[in-house]
Amino acid sequence: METIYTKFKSGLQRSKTLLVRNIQSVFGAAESWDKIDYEQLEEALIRTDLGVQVTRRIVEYIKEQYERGVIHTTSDIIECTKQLLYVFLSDDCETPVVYAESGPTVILMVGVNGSGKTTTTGKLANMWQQEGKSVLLAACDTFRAAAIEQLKIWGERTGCQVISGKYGADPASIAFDAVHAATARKSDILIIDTAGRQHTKKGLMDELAKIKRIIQKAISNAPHETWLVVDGSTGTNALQQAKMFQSSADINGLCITKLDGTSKGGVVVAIHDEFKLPIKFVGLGEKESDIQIFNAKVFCEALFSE
Ligand SMILES: Nc1nc2c(ncn2[C@@H]2O[C@H](COP(=O)(O)OP(=O)(O)OP(=O)(O)O)[C@@H](O)[C@H]2O)c(=O)[nH]1
Ligand SMILES: [Mg+2]
Repeated sequence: METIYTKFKSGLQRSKTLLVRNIQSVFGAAESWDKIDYEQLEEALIRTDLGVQVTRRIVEYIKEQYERGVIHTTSDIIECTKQLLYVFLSDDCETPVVYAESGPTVILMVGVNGSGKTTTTGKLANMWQQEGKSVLLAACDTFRAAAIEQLKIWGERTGCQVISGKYGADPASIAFDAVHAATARKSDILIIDTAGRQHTKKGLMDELAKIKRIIQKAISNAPHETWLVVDGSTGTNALQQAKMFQSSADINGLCITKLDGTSKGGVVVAIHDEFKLPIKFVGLGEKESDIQIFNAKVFCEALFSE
C-alpha cells in the first residue's frame, strides 16, 4: 500500500525536482558563497513560488548560518530550507475538521472556476465513507448544466446520496433542502459543492453569503467549515483569489489542488504565510484516492526527498 509519504512524494515530484535542482545549481561547486550566490538562491526559490517574504527569510537565515560557520554544503542548505519551511507550516495545519457536536457537520466548498471543487468534494466523500462516516452531497452548482450530473457521478462512485435541484434553480434553496435532509437522515457530514465564481464578481460573491445565511436558518452555527479550493498550479494567482474570497466569503481553510501537475508546490507555503489560513487537504492527482490531509512534516520531507 502507498504510504502518505510516497503519495506526497510522487505528487510533489515536479516541485521537488525544480527546488532541489535550483539550489544545487546555485551552490553546486562553489568553494565559498558570496552575495551573487545569495541573489541567485533568492531568485531560484522565488521561481518555485515560495513567495517573496518566505524566500527572503530563508536566504537571510542561510546566510547567517553560513557566516557563523554552522553550514558548509549544498545539502546543509537543503536541510536548512526544509526545516525552516516546516517551522512556517507546522502551526495550525493539521486538524482538518472539528466535527459538529450534534447533527451533521456542514462543509461549504467555494472557489473560482475549475479550481477542483467538485473533484475535491468527491474525493472527500470517498475518504469519509471509507472511514465509516455517512456523507451527503449537495449539488449547489446549478449554473453549469453538466455540474449536477458530475456530482451525481461522484455520488454513485462513492455510494453517497446527492441532493440536487433543476438546472438554474436557486442554489441557496438546494442548500437549505440539503441541510434538512442531512439532519433527517442523520448524516455525519454534508458537503456542499458550489458553482465556480470569479472572485471579482460581486453579485456571485453575494450569492455565497446568501447560501450561508439560508444554511444558518436550519443550523445556526453552520456551515462549520468554509473551504476555498485553489488550484495550486496557478501559482501566485492563487494568492489573489484567496485574498478576495477571504474578505467576502469568510473562509476558514484551504484545499490546494493539482499539486501533482506543477513544479510550483512552494505556493502552499506562500499562501499559508500570507493568510495564516490552515491548509486542510491537498489534491495530488485526479483519482478519488489522490487526496491527503495536509501534513507539514511529510510535505517538507517530500519536497526535498532524494
Ligand atoms: N491533476 C489533478 N487534476 C485535478 C485535481 N483536482 C481536480 N483536478 C482536475 O481539474 C479539473 C476541474 O476539476 P473540477 O472538480 O471540475 O473543478 P470545479 O472547481 O468543480 O470546476 P467548476 O465547477 O467548473 O468551477 C478536472 O479535470 C479535474 O479532474 C488534482 O488534484 N490533480
Ligand atoms: Mg464544479
